[in-house]
Amino acid sequence: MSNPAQTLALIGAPTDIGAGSRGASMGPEALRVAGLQAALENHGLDVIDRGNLHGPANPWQPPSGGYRHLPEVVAWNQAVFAAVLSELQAGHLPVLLGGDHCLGLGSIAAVARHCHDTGKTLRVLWLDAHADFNTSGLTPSGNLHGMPVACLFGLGPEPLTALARLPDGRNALTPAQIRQIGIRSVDAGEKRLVREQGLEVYDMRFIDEVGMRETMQRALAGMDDATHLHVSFDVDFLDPELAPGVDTTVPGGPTYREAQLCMEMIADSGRLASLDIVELNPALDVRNKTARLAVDLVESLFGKSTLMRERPGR
Ligand code: 6HN
Ligand code: MN
Ligand code: MN
Ligand code: MN
Repeated sequence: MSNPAQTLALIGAPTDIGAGSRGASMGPEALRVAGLQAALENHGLDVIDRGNLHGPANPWQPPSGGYRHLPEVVAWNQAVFAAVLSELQAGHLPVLLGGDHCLGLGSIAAVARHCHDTGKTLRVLWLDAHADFNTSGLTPSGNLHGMPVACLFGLGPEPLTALARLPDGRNALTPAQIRQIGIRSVDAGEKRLVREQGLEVYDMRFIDEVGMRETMQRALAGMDDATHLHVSFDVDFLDPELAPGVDTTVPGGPTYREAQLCMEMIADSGRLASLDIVELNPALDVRNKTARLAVDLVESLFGKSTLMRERPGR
């Protein structure tokens, strides 16, 4: 099964406001230069590039009250929330081009709002080396790109948890709705919170032991026609040998083939309805190769390889 004819809307969010180094602000342009739009159009998709959102500049200040750049992170996330929600309401599939991963908050909050309004069930796949589940009391850095998942669960500063709150007062996400894949760097306090909240984490140890195929079968299990599948793709999910162009590299990530299989199996599910591509940092990349790899993988996410043959074992 591939996705039905769809219009994708690319939304650039050129900021590194939540990160620990500068440069993810150049991510949207690097993905464009790597040919994202043409690559997707080659697979028969309609793609509109909405250009870039605007938000505050990065003042590059140390954390204050446990958070670095909180007001600016709020402003960027409000812009992302509005843009993603408006594309969903227009029937488009929003593709957020980050920008650092703090923007996953605004993006997923908008998706959750849309699911709430339309009676869909939200499932989130969080592809990342990190759990991004810190709070102000747990964070080693104060960087808000390490906190979006906690904020979506209502654990975080009020202006961000407010953005993620549904009209009925519930939080955007509950633990049962998210699957984290590729995780291999979780801070000590963060680890306790992940366990306490009961997040479903398929870490690299799990992938080593059971393989990517079984991992993805489990992560995608239990979806139906009413499921809206959101993928939040932090490029540091990938092994840094393949993808050096990120701020927070962690060795031992998925190989090229494992990452392809992950994307292909998501495509096969036919449920993908929104996407973030975040944390690409061209200042740390080598001749834009991480951006080109991200484009290659996103093509698979939209069904590049499913035309070649039926999936074995069906
Ligand atoms: N990301 N756990 C570390 C922190 O500072 O909280 C790293 C977070 C990385 C976040 O890559 O999106
Ligand atoms: Mn992340
Ligand atoms: Mn990460
Ligand atoms: Mn990172």
